[in-house]
Amino acid sequence: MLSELEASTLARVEKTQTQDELEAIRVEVLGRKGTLAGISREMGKLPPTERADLGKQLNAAKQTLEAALEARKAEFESVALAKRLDGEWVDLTIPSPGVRLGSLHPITQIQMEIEDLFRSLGFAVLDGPEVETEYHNFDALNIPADHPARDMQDTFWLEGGNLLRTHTSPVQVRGMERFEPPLRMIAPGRVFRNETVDASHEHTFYQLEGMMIDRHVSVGNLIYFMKTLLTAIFHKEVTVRLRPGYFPFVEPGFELDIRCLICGGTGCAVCKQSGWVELLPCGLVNPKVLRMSGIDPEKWNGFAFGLGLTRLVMMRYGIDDIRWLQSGDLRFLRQF
Ligand code: 2NM
Repeated sequence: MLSELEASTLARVEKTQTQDELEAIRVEVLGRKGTLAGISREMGKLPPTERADLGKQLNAAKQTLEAALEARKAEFESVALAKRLDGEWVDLTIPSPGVRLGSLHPITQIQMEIEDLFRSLGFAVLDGPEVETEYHNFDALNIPADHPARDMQDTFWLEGGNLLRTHTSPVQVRGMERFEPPLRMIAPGRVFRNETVDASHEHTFYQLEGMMIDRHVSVGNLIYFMKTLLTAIFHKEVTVRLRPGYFPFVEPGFELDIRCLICGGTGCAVCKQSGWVELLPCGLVNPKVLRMSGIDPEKWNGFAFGLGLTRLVMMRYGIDDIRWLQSGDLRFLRQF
């Protein structure tokens, strides 16, 4: 009878499909109120000799069944584990997508290139405040009170009479105040004009200005440095021409043009059929400007120039809308 129970229970264990079924069998047969426990209780009524014999058999059956239940349970667990691992499977041989490196903004790139060039020519790279005094931004540059650049239309005035610098020239004024000539310096940076923003105007843009002060600086020196600069920027020999241009801080003052790099001078849409592209204002520093900043114009003179970094980047990459540059749009920025 015990061996029958053992055999039939082993068969049932073998057929179980779930842990719950298995557990039900365990409770039914081996539980505290289970079949074996019942038999064990009945055992008390037997004579001692038979009782010992049955006790042994009972223990053996109990051990066999417990082992079978345990083994079946381990099978369920290993199947469950295999199934889980299957779902969590990772293919370590798939190539990684790689690290997406950021890149410098195209304006920063061109600024750094030009800084390197000027450093190699002995120029210091100077920085200055973006919030300027009216004196450094205008008066020290011989820009009179009635000059249109001082108008509300162009300048962001701040409470208390200060302003957001409209060019980086005040950095050079501070350089002249602080250092003794001979001087070679450039001032790259962010400048601000009270403009209505459209495809070609921004209220915030980037400039790089430079100046060299020495003895007997000539327009020839100016042209040489500008040609060196532009050849480095455009990676090819450029032809330049100077036209007279009025700026209160230089005398004489010029507009420097380059032969159109697109058509070579025969005329196209970029140069508006003229063969020339206006590139930068420059000139010999007005003696009044030198004197105001503590430099004796009887002993020293110099040239100065201004370069629009924003415009240069637009020309280099053929960007037709200035607003892209400050859009923060990664589709645009990832191209550089
Ligand atoms: C330019 C164009 C751009 C210039 C002049 C000075 C200073 F401080 F000497 F007055 N700084 N930057 C400058 C900038 C001159 O010639 C049209």
